[in-house]
Amino acid sequence: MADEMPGWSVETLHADYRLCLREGRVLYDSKTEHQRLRVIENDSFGRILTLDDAVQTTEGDEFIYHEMMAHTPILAHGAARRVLIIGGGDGGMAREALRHDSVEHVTMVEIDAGVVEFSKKYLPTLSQGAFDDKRLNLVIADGADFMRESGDRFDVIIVDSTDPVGPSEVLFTDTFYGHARRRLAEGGVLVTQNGVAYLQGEELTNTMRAFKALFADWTCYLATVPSYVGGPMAFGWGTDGAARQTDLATLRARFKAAGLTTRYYTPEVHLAAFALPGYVARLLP
Ligand code: AG3
Repeated sequence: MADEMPGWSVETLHADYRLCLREGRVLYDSKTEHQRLRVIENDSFGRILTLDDAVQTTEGDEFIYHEMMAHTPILAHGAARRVLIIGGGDGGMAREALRHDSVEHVTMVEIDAGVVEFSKKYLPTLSQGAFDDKRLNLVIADGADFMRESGDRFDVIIVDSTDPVGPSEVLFTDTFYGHARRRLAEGGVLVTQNGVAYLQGEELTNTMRAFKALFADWTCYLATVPSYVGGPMAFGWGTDGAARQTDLATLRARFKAAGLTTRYYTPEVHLAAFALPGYVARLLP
C-alpha cells in the first residue's frame, strides 16, 4: 500500500481508481516467499487481508464472495461429492464447501503455505476450523502444476485466485482452463474469480473467450462485494453439463436439504446472479 495518506491504506490494483481504507491497528505486515501480506483493522470491515497491496478478503464482507462461489456451483450441480479449490489460502472457500454434508472431499491447492498459517492465526473467522476437517486435503503446490498433472476428477472446481498479476497470472491462461476442464467429472462445473467487470473487463473477456472454446455451457455470474471496488464482481462459469438449467424449485429443495444458513446466497439470488447487465453481456465474446 502506498503511504501518501497517513492512517490510510491505499489499494493500487486499478490504474484509474483507488480504494482507501482507514487503517486501525496494523496486525501484520511482512513478505512471504511469494507475496507481501498485510492485515489491518478497519471499523466497517473488520480485519482486512491484502496480498501485494490488493484487498483479498475482509472479515466483514467475505461471506458474499465465498457463499456465491461455493454454493452456486455445488447446489446447481446437485450431487457434488468432490470439490477442488485452487488458491483460497485463507480457508473461507473451504469452509463454505465443507458446509455441505454431501461433499466428501475438498482438495485445496494453495501455492503459499505462509497464507494458510497466517490466516489460521490472524483470520480464524475465515476458516472456522475448516483446516481441521478430515474431508479437507490441503496441498501446498502451484495450482497450475496440479491441474496439469493430477489424475483426479472433481464435480466442482473453484478457482479462488488473486488478480492476474504475479503468482496468479498462469491461472488465467487458456492452457490452465483446458487442464481444468479435463479435471472435471461428468457434469462438473468450473467457477473462477474474474475481477470487477467495469474495471477489469478485458480479464473477463479473455476468460470467457477461453470458456467459449472449451465448454458447452459458459457464461459468468455476478455478485457485489463492497471491498472489491468498481461494481459487481464476475465469476466465470464453465460446464459441459446442465447445472445452469436447474430451476428455482429444485434449488430451493436442495438448499433446504443442505440445511445452510447463508447471509447472501439464496436460490433466488443464485438465478438472478446470471442475469447480466448490458455492459457485462457485451464483454462476453
Ligand atoms: N480472491 C479474490 C480477490 C480479488 C480481488 N480483486 C479485486 N478487488 N478486483 C479472494 C480470496 C478470498 N478467499
